[in-house]
Amino acid sequence: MNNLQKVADWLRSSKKTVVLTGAGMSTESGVPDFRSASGWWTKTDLQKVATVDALEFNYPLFHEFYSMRIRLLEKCAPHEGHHILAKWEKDGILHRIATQNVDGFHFQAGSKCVDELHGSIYTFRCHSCGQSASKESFLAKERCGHCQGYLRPNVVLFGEMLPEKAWQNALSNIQSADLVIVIGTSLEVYPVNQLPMMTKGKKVYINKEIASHASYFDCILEGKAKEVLIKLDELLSTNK
Ligand code: BV8
Ligand code: ZN
Repeated sequence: MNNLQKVADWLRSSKKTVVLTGAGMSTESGVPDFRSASGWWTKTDLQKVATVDALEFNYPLFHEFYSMRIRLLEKCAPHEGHHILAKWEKDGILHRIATQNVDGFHFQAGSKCVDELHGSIYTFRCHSCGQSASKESFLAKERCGHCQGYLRPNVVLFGEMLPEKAWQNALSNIQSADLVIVIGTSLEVYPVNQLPMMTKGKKVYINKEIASHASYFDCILEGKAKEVLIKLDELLSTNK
């Protein structure tokens, strides 16, 4: 039995499957990841754009970086892989998705049970008083109407805590899962990179590049997220 068939079997027999995704889940939608050769962090220093210091002391660069990401996402959409995960949720094969992605593609593809561990790029607030703001006001580089503070997307910047509810949901569901499938992430960002090791269940890694620290997985499927998910879905639908 090859690894694909093994994972399809595990998916069929698992009573509780949780998927953890990263930027590699969305590259086949035309959204660059962060650490691959074509990733954002190979072109831009994350310290200069995705930290609280960048927001507070270099707002023009911070604003330019996130405005560019927002505009790019307006031209991109979830791919068949996102839609397969949404179908698996509807069919009761998949219990929940925890994602590091701020692109909202899982929701757009129809998934309902999604924990956004690094926030969302579609909602905005004032960095100082927390008052919510519109995308238009952020893109127009307006200041907060309440306190003149800087506006920002509700993404988790480096050095910031993760949203408590999303974190607790992901942690408790992964701890009690029979099967955890990690898709398209380098697992280099803390604390999300600790999550796969916290499950009592089987651990599967689907990624284009397999880094050495991935040795603790029970099964590794080296390949592109959309392609691997299509093959798994075919196996699930054929050997019913
Ligand atoms: C915190 C939102 C604590 C914004 C993001 C030194 C050592 C260790 C840790 C630290 C350290 N210094 C600081 C830290 C902690 C830090 C951290 O981990 N830094 C790293 C860089 C070392 N973590 C934090 O700051 C976190 N907060 O720790 O708070 C705290 C405690 C008390 C009080 C206050 C605070 C917050 C982390 C969240 C930061 N925000 N995003 C935005 O999007 O701009 S993280 C950012 O990286 C993205 O969200 C992204 O999701 C995340 C992880 O990246 P990946 O998704 O894995 O993407 P990557 O490119 O790395 O990998 C993609 C993979 O997919 C590749 O392997 C590629 O081969 C593969 N791939 C590509 N295409 C495909 C594919 N695979 C399959 N199919 C394909 N088609
Ligand atoms: Zn304000």
